[in-house]
Amino acid sequence: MEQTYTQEYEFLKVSRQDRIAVVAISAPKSLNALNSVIIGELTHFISNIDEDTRALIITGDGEKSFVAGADISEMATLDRIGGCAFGQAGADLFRMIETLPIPVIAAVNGFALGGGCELAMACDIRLASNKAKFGQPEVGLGIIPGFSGTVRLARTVGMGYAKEMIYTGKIIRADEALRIGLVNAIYEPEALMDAAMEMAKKIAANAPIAVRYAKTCINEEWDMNADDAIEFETEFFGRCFDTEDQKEGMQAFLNKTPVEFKNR
Ligand code: CO8
Repeated sequence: MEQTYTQEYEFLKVSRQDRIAVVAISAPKSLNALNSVIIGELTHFISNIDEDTRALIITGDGEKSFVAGADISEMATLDRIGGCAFGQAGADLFRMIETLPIPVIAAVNGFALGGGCELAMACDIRLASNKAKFGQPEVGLGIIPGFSGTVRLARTVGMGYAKEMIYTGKIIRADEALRIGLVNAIYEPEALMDAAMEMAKKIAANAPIAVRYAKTCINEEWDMNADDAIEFETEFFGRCFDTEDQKEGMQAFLNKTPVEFKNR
């Protein structure tokens, strides 16, 4: 069942299908470049996602662009303090996405440059149209990636390729992004949103607390040594047995009945 959120945004188109929220960034005059109003609207939308939502899909409105970066016209006159503040607002938003209790899928339908590539990397999973293009062209503008691209690109594709992309500012096509592991899969443009929705629904059908714990574990364990990481996972594994959904999931399997998770 498709619903539209009552909240109106200037630069976001938001909708909801079953328990999946979809937000499309919509600033056609600048190929969906992120200005501070969009960053504020996304922050507001994401911090108000209701408990019943099981997954979020982020995409770009229109056929050409996911997000063509941070808004260069807004950044052009910033000084050091303004640059820091702008970078911080984007970094905070992207960290909020990365640590959101529900999985976030980026459906990358076109340009994902600079802040756009960084936004996609803050999401849990990236699916792309075969027309998508990725890059961190910031050094060509006299800046570095400032929405955590120097943090996440190396973690996503490895140090060597991340350095090559960031130092050269080169723009890569979707097939190259797939080859280096920057995206999980590529689709014909018209099939992208259906593929993202299908994946989101698959996630939504699973036990929500278990999915949430899995996300927490994968994120938090990334920087831990193996012993701490294993201890952390064991703790969350144990916590699953405090949930009604663990009882429901296992009983349904054993009784061969359909499973119905309650997020409890
Ligand atoms: N910011 C503002 N406007 C933009 C942006 C952008 N990032 N990207 C495109 N636009 C605008 C263009 O200026 C143009 O406007 P107009 O019609 O008024 O001239 C309109 O969108 C259409 O763009 P083009 O005519 O250039 O379209 P093309 O199809 O010829 O080219 C490109 C598309 C290749 C995407 C090209 O527009 C481009 O190179 N854009 C800039 C990409 C870029 O460099 N992105 C990185 C920006 S820096 C960044 O993201 C840093 C993030 C961290 C910030 C931390 C802050 C401190």
